[in-house]
Amino acid sequence: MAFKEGFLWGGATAANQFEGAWNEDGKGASVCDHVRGGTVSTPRLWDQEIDPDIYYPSHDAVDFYHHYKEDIALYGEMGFKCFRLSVNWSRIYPTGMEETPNEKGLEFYHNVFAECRKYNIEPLVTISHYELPWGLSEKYDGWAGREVIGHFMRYAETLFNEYKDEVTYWLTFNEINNGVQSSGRILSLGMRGIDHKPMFGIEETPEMVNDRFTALHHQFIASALAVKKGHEINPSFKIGMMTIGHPVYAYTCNPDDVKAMNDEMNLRLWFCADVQVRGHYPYFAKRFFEENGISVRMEEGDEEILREGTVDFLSFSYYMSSAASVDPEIAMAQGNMFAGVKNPYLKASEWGWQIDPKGLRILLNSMYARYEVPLMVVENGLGAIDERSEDGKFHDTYRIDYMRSHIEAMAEAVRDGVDLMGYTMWGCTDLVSASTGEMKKRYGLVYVDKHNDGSGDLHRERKDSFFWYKKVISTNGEDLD
Ligand code: BGP
Repeated sequence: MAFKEGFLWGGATAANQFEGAWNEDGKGASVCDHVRGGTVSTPRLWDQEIDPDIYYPSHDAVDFYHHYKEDIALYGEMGFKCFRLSVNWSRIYPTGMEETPNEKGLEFYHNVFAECRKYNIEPLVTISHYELPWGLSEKYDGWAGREVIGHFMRYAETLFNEYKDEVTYWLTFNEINNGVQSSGRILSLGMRGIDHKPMFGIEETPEMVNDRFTALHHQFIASALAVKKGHEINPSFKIGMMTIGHPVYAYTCNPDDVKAMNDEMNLRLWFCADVQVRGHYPYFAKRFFEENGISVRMEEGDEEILREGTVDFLSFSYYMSSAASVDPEIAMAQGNMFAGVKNPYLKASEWGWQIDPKGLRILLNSMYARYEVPLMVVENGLGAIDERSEDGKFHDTYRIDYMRSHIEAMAEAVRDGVDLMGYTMWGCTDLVSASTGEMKKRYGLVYVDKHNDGSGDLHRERKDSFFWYKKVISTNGEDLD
């Protein structure tokens, strides 16, 4: 058997894409609540002021807030061992700056965790998944302000104390490495000056780049402080980091392409993981900062904080790989957060994401070789259009094929010697797409009747992948047919 006993099979979600109830029971606005829907070709726009006549996908999402019992029962039926969810910061601290938490918000997650326990499902909690209370974004320009660290710590400590007997597994920030590029501005920095503009592809001044790397540094410090505090509150906590696992291949064996690949891997993949797993900035950071005119606002004592707050495990999302080339004529592929050159050996999803299960085995090996800490795949899946068949069912064989090939790749990596803790596929219940804001781009094993324009009665239905994944879990990944 490839996968160890107690392997954490399950699914993953994020509050702003899943919960809805954006202003219920005392919840404040989050930056995500200001982002409109889009499509693969129409970008999502930010709005400084929420316009009551515009549809914002996070406001209702698929209403996990009122469907959590039903959703978790379905996970129980599939035999989930683990359910990854994020806490909505602005549900706990509505503006991010209150002295005391919102009791109703705390109660909601107590209820969710109690429901998980009923089915022996281990919650895996992301403390911040691409969101920030709107108040903090406005007041401090998001994470560019060092003060946000203090507000985050109050929030994180509240969660650790409140749920110390209900949650063991935690992740500090979702896909923290998005911060190394301009798309990482989304939902972590303030939105001033980019009103009604696309959330991706923002042109940055050198000052904005500085702020972005300073914001990233502040998140590193916040994460390290949280890891330390969490372990003090409950020494059995397992607190991990979460990164975009996007391997890059050299397009050719031209040493210039290989150098380009190496530079991309250093910046995108190793930069943040080195800080959070090894406890210090990588050796190449100094030259990178110098050559790009970046001066991060660091303070005395920061190095020690990073050293003392290393994570217990490394988790990542894996959807695709790309290639690197110095030839500007070579076509680009669409991507999750990172784009890259098209790889002629790979097929792509309907959204242009290149499907590469072998890349997952390669990545698991290179991550494990570098860090030798337990790894976990906390997002993976296929965003696709699901059509109801004549028999009234959803026969999503394409999704099953995608997941099967990636689970096979994980099994090979485990046989190679990689220590893999678990696998939570992305969007177990259909939810809002982060990059496009669509409902049409579905990942779920469970279908939700909800559509791009906000219509739908929200009822849930099992797809074929639901039954397939149930069998995979019950055989601990042995029966993938
Ligand atoms: C990751 C995010 C998720 C999720 C996923 C799929 O980058 O952590 O929040 O949404 O990608 O992306 P999308 O929803 O854009 O298809």
